[in-house]
Amino acid sequence: MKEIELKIPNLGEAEDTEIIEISVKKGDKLCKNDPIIVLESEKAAMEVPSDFDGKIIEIKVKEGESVKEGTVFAVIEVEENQIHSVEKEEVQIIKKEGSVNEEKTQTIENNLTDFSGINAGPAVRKIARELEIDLNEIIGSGKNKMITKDDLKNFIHSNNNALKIEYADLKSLEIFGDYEILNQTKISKAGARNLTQSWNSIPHVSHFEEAEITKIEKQRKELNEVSAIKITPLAYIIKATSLALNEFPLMNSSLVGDGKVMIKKYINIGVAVNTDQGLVVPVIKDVNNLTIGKIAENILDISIKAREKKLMKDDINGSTFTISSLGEIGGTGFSPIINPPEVGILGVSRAKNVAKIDNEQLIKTIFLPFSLSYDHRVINGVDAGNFMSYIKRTIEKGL
Ligand code: CAO
Repeated sequence: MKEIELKIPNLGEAEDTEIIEISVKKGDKLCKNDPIIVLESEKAAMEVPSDFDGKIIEIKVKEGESVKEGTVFAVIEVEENQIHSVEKEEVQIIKKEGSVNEEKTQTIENNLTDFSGINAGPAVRKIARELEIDLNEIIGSGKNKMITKDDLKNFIHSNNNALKIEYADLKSLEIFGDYEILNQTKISKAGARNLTQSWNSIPHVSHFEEAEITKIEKQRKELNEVSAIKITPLAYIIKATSLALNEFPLMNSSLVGDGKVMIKKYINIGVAVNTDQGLVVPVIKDVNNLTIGKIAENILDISIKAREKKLMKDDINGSTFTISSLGEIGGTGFSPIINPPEVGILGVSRAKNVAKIDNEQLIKTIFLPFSLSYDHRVINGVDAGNFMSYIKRTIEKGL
């Protein structure tokens, strides 16, 4: 038997990751892949499973503690013969992560504003990159117009109103009666900050439309009779949206600088998933290359992962457009808030039966209401109208 220290793996978000649950205690026997702790970063909650069959000897962390990559969180006793096979797996994982990180670094560098020609020291550049501040917008007060840390701080303060969250005054409210205080999860708090920033910095406009889905509902029923997994109307909407994004690339873009719009050549759709930790937005990649069946599989996969806290960094990053469906819950329409740095988000409401006169006959049809909120700095009303009409036509003619 051998004692092994279990360490926090590379989760990409390690600097701001908190332990929200310890699922085992000293003396517990575990099998490989059994969850040991649950971590929560600003974007997702995720389980860290055991790499071994074994027995917990010691837990080295507490709930609520912040941890980062490499922190030892438990000691486990295992049979020695397990270690070699896991070591082999680890080498493969590390290699894989290495290549993902390289890719990621490159994407981040590509997405960043160009700082060439800017007179600023490495510390100022680092902070600007971390906070996604465009140094081109700051006039330096140092020698040769060098941007100093103070210049950066002043810039942040003067732009801070966009990030400020307004809170109600507890003291003035508590006089009216009994109450209780609920603590928001980290995901909900991060969501509140992101939504505030999005709402305060992006001029939102919403556009409402509806499509007759009688044809695709018939097709969906037929598919569901032979499909191993349930296909919901959302799979069709995601498919129609990906075709529309392909046709109207401006909607698949980000505003990356003054007058600079980055059109993305890939279509990754973020899907808002409701979980007991809050709203998370995992991403379905290269949607335009997927069939309806594959999209349905992906919806199921990401919603299970989100609800079981198994989303990893790669599952939640890189969306180019987002869809938020309240279809099951109801409502005739709503204005979703854009998920920056995207320029549009589609909201899906509940389908309804509508009686229609066709050839002097009263027939039953089904209509689906959907809405688009768009960034009016990039998209104008005509673009939005054309995009929505395209989705409507695509759905109505059948997919
Ligand atoms: N109209 C009518 N019924 C609909 C529908 C619509 N637009 N969309 C889905 N449904 C039906 C489905 O067909 C399914 O019916 P059956 O159970 O009878 O087969 C039922 O509603 C449940 O669907 P689902 O929720 O399991 O699956 P989905 O693909 O529609 O959605 C997901 C998946 C992950 C998006 C959803 O579960 C979810 O989390 N939605 C909430 C998202 C949210 O919170 N958005 C708000 C963000 S802003 O705060």
